[in-house]
Amino acid sequence: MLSKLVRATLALIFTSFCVVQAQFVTKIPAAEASAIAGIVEDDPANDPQFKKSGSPAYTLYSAALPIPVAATPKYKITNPVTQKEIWYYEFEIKPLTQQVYPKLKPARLVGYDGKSPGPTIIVPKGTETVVRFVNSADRQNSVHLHGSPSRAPFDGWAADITNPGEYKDYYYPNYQSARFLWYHDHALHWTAENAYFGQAGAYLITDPEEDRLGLPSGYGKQDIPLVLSSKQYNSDGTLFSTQGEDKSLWGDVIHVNGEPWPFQNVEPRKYRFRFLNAAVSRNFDLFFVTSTATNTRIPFKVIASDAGLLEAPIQASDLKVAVAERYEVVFDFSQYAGKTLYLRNDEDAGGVGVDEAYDNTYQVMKFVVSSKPVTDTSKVPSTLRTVPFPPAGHTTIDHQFRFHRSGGEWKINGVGFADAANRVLAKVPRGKVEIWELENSSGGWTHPIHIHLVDFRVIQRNGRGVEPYESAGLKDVVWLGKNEVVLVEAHYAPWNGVYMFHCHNLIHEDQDASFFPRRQSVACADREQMMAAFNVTKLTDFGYDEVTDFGDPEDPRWSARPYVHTDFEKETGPFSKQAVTDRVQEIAREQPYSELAEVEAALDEAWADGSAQKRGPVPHYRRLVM
Ligand SMILES: *[C@@H]1O[C@H](CO)[C@@H](O)[C@H](O)[C@H]1NC(C)=O
Ligand SMILES: CC(=O)N[C@H]1CO[C@H](CO)[C@@H](O)[C@@H]1O
Repeated sequence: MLSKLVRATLALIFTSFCVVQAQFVTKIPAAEASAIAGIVEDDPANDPQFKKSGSPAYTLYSAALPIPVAATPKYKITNPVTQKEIWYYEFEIKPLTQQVYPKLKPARLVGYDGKSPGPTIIVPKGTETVVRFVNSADRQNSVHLHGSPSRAPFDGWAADITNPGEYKDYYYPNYQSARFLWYHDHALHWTAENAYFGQAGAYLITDPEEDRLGLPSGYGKQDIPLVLSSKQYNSDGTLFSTQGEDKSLWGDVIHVNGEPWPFQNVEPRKYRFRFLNAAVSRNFDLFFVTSTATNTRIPFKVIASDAGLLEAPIQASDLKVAVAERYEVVFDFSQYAGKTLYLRNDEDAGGVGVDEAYDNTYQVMKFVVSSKPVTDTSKVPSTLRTVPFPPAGHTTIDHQFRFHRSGGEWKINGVGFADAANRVLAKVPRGKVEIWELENSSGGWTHPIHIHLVDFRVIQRNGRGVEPYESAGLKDVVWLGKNEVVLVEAHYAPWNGVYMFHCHNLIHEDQDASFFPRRQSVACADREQMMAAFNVTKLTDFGYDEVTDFGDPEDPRWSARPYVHTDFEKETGPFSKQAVTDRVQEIAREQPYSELAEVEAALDEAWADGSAQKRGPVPHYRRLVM
């Protein structure tokens, strides 16, 4: 008779066997297969070394961790269709200076509302927002709210540009689960430079259901955003530019919330830390140690990822956070009263990463734990929520995308974003569940891959497998390490429209010969970026006609408009309260999001028999506009 232990072990082996052997059938379009077969990769061995760092020396842990200010809505405007409030914010994109090195020149940044990171928007689930971004800077911008299923014209499409002297109103739904989103620049050619110079901010959706769990709470108190970045400074203290860099800018100065290597005074209790990697290239593998035992990694609980809470907390002693990923952890300092702890970075992430390590890039921040005992009533329940994973049973790989470097250019299946005629690499019928295979064949590079609009499940990865904290929730970025192949599954809903997917190493995303003088010999036709698009296409027999089609990200009805700066300052013209109210209500009447319930019901019905195409019209009718 088999002992319990042996049986449990056999069960475990059998389960992992099934997982590894899970059979997927690849049924990709023929054109996609031949594009992949035609890829000729550059040999990474022939690529020149990364630029060496050389920032001036910095005294670590000399400044306290700043908390990005929480934004307050300027107006609360009634949605004329739903009668609910729309919270309206106004952020001016403008320069600021930051005295990073006390005895050198200040660094010039450009930030949302003149702050870096920008103000944190905190909004309850179900409350729509409109954020007006006013470009008073010297470069084009386009704002992406990363993690939001925004309609295409409000998603920060790279070619939907706001020029200096223009503003654009972005309308956001906020109906999804409580989560840590972030807004950042996505303008063609300028994303890396703009994000690196400060255009990034946190955006939190809250939910009473999550609040009821009793997790450590209070923005900036026991619920703390930790926005990581990595930069390089010139010898005079100014920020080294990403321009001219076509591979990666790893940076040798690690920042948290905009401050190099800060410290934070904490109490001996639990804290919720929300990590966001907002670096342009550097990935992190974070762990905590005490100052007296720096080789012992202290376990913590991972409670949430890109799309909010996991099903249950996952205990971990390190956390891989690729560029643009968000993870939230609860760390308990109660055992460490009177001690000093460090947050550190395993630079090669146990062999997954290829990031250049410099003198202090293994250090991130310091926590000084008070010796005064406190009462901590917060808790981490053993189950957190039911995660809406895509329905099980899907085994077809619908698309394969290879992220590669060919002819000195970053591409996906041989195409880059500048190739407007070919950049739509996938047409996904609205409401379909698809599995995409993402492959990093450019050995020597790692790519954090972001798919707009959807939350996906990471279902398989060769080699190291899927990290437990990756599979316990839904994601919108996945770290594709060198030589890794990952399968991600998503429900391409609820909206139709053209959206981007790309590598979030912002240098790989931005790379374009026209902006890099030393590569100007490259022909215009070869200007490419590791960014492409997919089109969630309309269902011909959908049967629910929405008021307005929001599928075109460059729809001129919603594009940027010119303004006069004195109007902005004096709240006149388009900035008067009446004009703002009129404009917000004008967009709301077109119902970008208020038809969600009807759209989802129509989609469910259309897909109920497994094939939307087979169905005739379903009885849903256009809602009347008031
Ligand atoms: C996307 O699909 C729609 C049909 O849903 C089509 O009308 C539109 O032209 C497509 N756009 C692109 C850029 O492929
Ligand atoms: C160039 C390179 O290293 N390609 C690798 C990409 O990943 C696949 C799957 O692991 C490998 O087979 C390739 O060798």
